[in-house]
Amino acid sequence: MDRRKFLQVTGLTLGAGPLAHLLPGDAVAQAMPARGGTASFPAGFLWGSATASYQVEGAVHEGGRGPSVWDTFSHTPGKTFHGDTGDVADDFYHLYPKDIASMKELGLKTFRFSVAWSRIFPQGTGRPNQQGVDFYKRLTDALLAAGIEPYCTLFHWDLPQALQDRGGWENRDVAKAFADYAGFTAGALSDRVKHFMTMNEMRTFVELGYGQGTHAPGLKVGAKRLAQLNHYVALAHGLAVQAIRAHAKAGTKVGIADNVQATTPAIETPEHIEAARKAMREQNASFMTVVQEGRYTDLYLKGLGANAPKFTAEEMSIIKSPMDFVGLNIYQPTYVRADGSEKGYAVIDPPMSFPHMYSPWLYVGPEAIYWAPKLVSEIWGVKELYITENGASSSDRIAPDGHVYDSDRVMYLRNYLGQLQRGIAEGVPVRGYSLWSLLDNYEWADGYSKRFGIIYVDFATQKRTPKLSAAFYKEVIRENRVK
Ligand code: GBH
Repeated sequence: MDRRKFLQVTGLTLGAGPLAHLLPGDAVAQAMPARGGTASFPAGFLWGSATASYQVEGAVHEGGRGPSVWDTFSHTPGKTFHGDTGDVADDFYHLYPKDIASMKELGLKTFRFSVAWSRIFPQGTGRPNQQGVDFYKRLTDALLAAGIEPYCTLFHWDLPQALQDRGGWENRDVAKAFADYAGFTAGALSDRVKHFMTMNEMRTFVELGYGQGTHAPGLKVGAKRLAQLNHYVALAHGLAVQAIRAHAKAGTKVGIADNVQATTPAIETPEHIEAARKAMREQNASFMTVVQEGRYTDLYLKGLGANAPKFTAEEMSIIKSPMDFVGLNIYQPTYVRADGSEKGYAVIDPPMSFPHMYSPWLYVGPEAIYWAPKLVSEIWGVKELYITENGASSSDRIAPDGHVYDSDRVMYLRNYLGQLQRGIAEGVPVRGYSLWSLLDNYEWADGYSKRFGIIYVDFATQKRTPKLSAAFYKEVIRENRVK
């Protein structure tokens, strides 16, 4: 079946539906109440997709790249599923022109990528590697030529191994090294890139990398050291915000991509909503809350007791350096209920029967993408938000006709986008949405066993096959509404 026929059969060439002529246009459509996501998104809404360097690039020994903690970790026996590594991944380092053509075909307005620190500074610090800078210049030039706005994350977990050898994030000097790298890189790319994110998901690389040891560098340092390095990570973010402002072109916007626990009221009543609001601050005390407020909450410090981090007033004021926007990675909900405890809320552990996607942690709670941006904007007065990641893993298979019918991913996206639209219609200032991910890619410790792409990748041949979800997303973008 050719592509055209496929789209006909799947009904994806249908226009706006039989009642389209009755709709008086976007302005009125936006004012319509959200009913299952039928109302449209604001004009100019920034539809995009996201990836990260180590998950897609491959070419780990090319262009003067130095090793990162993920090279070391993934090559250590027993650490990743099947011993999978990012050595080749999607070979995006070489195939990016082809992938940008797919992005254009989908109608993407933005593309979020990350820079591999060890391509720019192979040893983490010192002299920059021009070949690394040139790769990201070529990539961003190609995106701009395709009419796609690049959004750049400066750290998506691939710390140069040379810095891990000096203690990694436990070494306060690494925070300074990060700021130097961030300032240099933003300076080199800010004629092409207008939006930089310092870090992706502090919580994940801190807690999994140094707490549970399931991500690189694979350590279990204990509560006291964990709280201290968490503090240095927050400090590194703040120093990087300042360094980017010092080195990038005027008008460059700086933010973060954070996976706040998406606290969601169990029932939408005032008492449970209030519980979710309190939980947003407390559950994210050492990440989004400290970055926004420049202080640790009393309950956070009390909970840690003797394990609380040491910090100075000067560090706290650096940590809260103002950002221009906040990016949220929203996957699973954290359901919260009102409770008479000191905290004023309780987190509900998902029952065994709670539905999840192919990844066991990926519980399906579409309201999370309504509540998290709403609470973040209300609590901290954030005026520009992006969903920097949202997406789902599916047990994708190529069907006998050569296509991938990922109806579960479409279901997931349709429901989350409906809830996102609901928030935007109420005035939550979300400007854009990046779907994780464009391509199936290296899913960290899960290796290649969990696919998140809307484009299927055969990792043996690098052949790309757009899935049903790609056709869905293309329609969403084309019509600016959930389909
Ligand atoms: C994001 O993390 C990442 O930014 C991205 O790189 C990743 O590919 C994508 O999502 C999909 O996972 O196995 O029970 O220990 C999402 C947040 C935090 C979700 C860690 C998985 C591990 C749960 N991730 N979590 S467990």
